[in-house]
Amino acid sequence: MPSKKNILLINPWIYDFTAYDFWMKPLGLLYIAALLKKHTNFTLSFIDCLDRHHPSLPKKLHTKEDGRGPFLKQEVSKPRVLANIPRKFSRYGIPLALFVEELDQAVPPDLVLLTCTMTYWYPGVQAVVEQVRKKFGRVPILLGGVYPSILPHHALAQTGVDVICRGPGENKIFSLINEVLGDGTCLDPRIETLDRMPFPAISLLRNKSSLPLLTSRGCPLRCSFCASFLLSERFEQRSAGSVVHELEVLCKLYKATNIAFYDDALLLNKQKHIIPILEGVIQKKLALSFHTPNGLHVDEIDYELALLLKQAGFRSLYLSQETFEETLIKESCPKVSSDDLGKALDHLERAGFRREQINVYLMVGLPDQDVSGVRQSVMQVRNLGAQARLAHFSPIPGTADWEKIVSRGYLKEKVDPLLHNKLVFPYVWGNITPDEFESLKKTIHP
Ligand code: B12
Ligand code: SF4
Repeated sequence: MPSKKNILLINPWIYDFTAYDFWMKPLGLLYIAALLKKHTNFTLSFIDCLDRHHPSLPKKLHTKEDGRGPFLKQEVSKPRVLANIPRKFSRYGIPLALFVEELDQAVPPDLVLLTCTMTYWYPGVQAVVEQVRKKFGRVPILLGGVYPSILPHHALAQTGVDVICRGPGENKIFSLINEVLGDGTCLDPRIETLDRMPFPAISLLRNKSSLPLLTSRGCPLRCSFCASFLLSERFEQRSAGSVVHELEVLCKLYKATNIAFYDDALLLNKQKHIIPILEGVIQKKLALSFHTPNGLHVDEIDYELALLLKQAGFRSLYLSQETFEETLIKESCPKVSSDDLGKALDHLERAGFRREQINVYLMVGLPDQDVSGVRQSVMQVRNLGAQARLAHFSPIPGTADWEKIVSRGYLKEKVDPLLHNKLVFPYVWGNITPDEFESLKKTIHP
């Protein structure tokens, strides 16, 4: 029988120029927690540095009906490498003193588990590790998520954690825990398919009205700026039945009202995947509002799908057009063509969505992009009656665009990941100047 150990899971702060709770939840850590709950008798506790609903926050934060809202923030000094960027830098999330209080109240852990999503959010991990070390000394700390998966050496060298998990954690967590705790008490169940994963440990979250949902992992395409292929080896989809069952649980057990999809490619293989999911939601009359913060594939939206999206309760739609520039489409975005958006918007409007409420992501800052191309794309979205949203380019090691940036000498291969920040390109290396960037924003929000 595995021995009783205490595991403390922590979702670190974000250190950044801006941060907003755009349906942001530590889904990877919640999956890891669910696996530990199911397969061990460890006692789990959780501190969420991004908890916007913590009862001891110095002020109540506004939350929109759809679940989004601001984080509390505290300005901090800017790291040296960002010194020339004329924007304030802040720690987003609960106050430092509140975090220390939470650590004081925690049962001393045998192991601490952390996650980190963006490569440029590693200062949040450093800050958490510093406090954990102050309080609990040499307790082993294990870090997973996108950042250590893409930059394992940086994560090990710069954050002070003891061990990292690279890539999907479900088949690694148990052997890593055995390695770290050294007592061989963990079983090692093999999770061969996403359907065999337990549902994420939502019970750990304080506020459950807005929740994340993952119905698939990876993407079969290869856009030049995207790291999806580095994070999951293959494109896998859950069965529709399992997804609908999870949604029923979220409704009944947690009274969830807003669901944000975390998939890279939600609409692909639609006859076998999203269509039966939507039919299940409609048939079971699940009263949920759905949101797609990760853009949807525009070319998959026909009238049948648009109608099901509407009937199932999709509220905020974000579509990934990325660009209308033909050369960029060819080189960077195999998923789009320049006439798909018009057709998709027609279908969505016929199905009952209002055009002006449909958001269309357009990339800005790609290595071969200049301001005029982005402006033309913005105008094209506007002419189609939808709302353009700039998706700022964040360079990610291992992608085709990263190779371009390094080979052109814009950034060095081993550059500080803080320079991967999505707001850095106009100031450090991009073809678009800060003034042009500001004028683009004004074109969108005059
Ligand atoms: C959902 C998502 C978001 C959400 C927020 C998610 C969050 N909690 O922060 C939203 C929509 C807000 C978002 C925004 C952005 N995102 Co995003 N996002 C994603 C996405 C699609 C999924 C992440 C996710 O949660 N997956 C589901 C969970 C289950 O997976 P996971 O966290 O990896 O967890 C597994 C393993 O990593 C591991 N694991 C995780 N934690 C732990 C902990 C331990 C202890 C262990 C053992 C294991 C472990 O096990 C888990 C289960 O297998 C990824 C792409 C991807 N495929 O990962 C991009 C991605 C992370 N985003 C990216 C980008 C570019 C952005 C934006 C800049 C886009 C833009 N232009 O605005 C913004 C940035 C926001 C900001 N403020 O700066 C890039 C990363 C950029 C970078 N430099 O790091 C990615 C990789 C997409 C890409 N284009 O390649 N994003
Ligand atoms: S379609 Fe989306 S998820 Fe797939 S490679 Fe392109 S950007 Fe990444």
